[in-house]
Amino acid sequence: MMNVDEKYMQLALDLAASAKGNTNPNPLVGAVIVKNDMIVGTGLHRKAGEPHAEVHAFRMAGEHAKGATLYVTLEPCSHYGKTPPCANLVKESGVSRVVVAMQDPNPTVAGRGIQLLKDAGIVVEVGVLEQQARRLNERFIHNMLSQRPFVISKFAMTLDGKIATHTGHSKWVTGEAAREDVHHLRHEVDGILVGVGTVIADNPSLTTRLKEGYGKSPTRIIMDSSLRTPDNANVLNTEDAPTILVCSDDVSQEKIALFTEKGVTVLPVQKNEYGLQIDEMLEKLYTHGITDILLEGGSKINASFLQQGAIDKYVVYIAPKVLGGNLSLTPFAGYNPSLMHEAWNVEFASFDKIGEDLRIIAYPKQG
Ligand code: AOF
Ligand code: ZN
Repeated sequence: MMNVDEKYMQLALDLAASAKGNTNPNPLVGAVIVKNDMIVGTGLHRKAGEPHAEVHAFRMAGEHAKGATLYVTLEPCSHYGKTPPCANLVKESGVSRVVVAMQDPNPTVAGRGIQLLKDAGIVVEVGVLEQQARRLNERFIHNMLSQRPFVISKFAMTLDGKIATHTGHSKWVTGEAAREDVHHLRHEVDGILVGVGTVIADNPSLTTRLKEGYGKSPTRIIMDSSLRTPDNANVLNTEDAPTILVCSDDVSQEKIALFTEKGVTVLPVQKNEYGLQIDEMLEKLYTHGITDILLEGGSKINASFLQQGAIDKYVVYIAPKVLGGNLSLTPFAGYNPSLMHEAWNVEFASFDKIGEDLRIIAYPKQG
């Protein structure tokens, strides 16, 4: 059973989560103001550049905020950014207690907001539903701590771990509901990344197509070391979504110009023993404003991310089918380990049935 603080914090988390996909690069934040066990104000951060969650909640609460409790999923900010510090607003509102789910990992805040409130004599409690709050803002936390995009490896496989037949045929592994779920994932991220092999084999458009009609398409990122992307590839149609081609830094300027003329951004990076340098690429993509990436294969690209330690999360769909065959393709190609203890360990976070299929969410095991 949830206690009262957890109940209101859960509401704040739900409010925050409703803006998934709309706040990047900013965090998802929700706020609830409660007086005498009645909700007098609610707010959420809807979009970067728009007011913070607390501002909406205090606008709604008005005078009722006096002596009330504020529940907020992230520490109120202490800096002058696109908006003035929320900690000042909290102080002036007259609330007597503030319950915070987690400290802000943004180095310009990092505890200063909490300190400001404590110095003003407000009772502050930190850590209510902290784990949920950290999950909700896993992308933002990763960005703040590493200055890199958060990478989600997504693949769909049969019960026996195959993503395609030996010919590469894969339409479709999973059912309609799971495929619709992937479009929600695309809507939530800034970038979607595939290798040029996938572009040549399937000519995907890599856009977001949700039944509900809304949804934004992420920037398409193609890893293409020698710029082999065909002229007529759907991903080069930049009217649908922006495209970034990542190539090796030894590709000629003339060849690069053929793509930049079409409005495509070309990002040269160095190579290493696994192919293009993922670290350097991620750093550059982050400076281009890409805060999270859905990695959609193929299996060589997946392997290259795995081997360079660049996967932050797995979203795996498992179809109720057994394909068999030792030539059928598996999610990760690359190196063939000989011992079981060479495996990359993960931790399962959740499993859900999506239509006929299963969806497993896992994270690389720390330590
Ligand atoms: C938000 N929404 O509700 C809260 C945030 O660029 P700015 O000025 O909007 O500031 C963004 C920073 O403010 C963000 O990185 C985080 O540290 C802090 N809190 N941000 O976008 C909110 N409470
Ligand atoms: Zn703020």
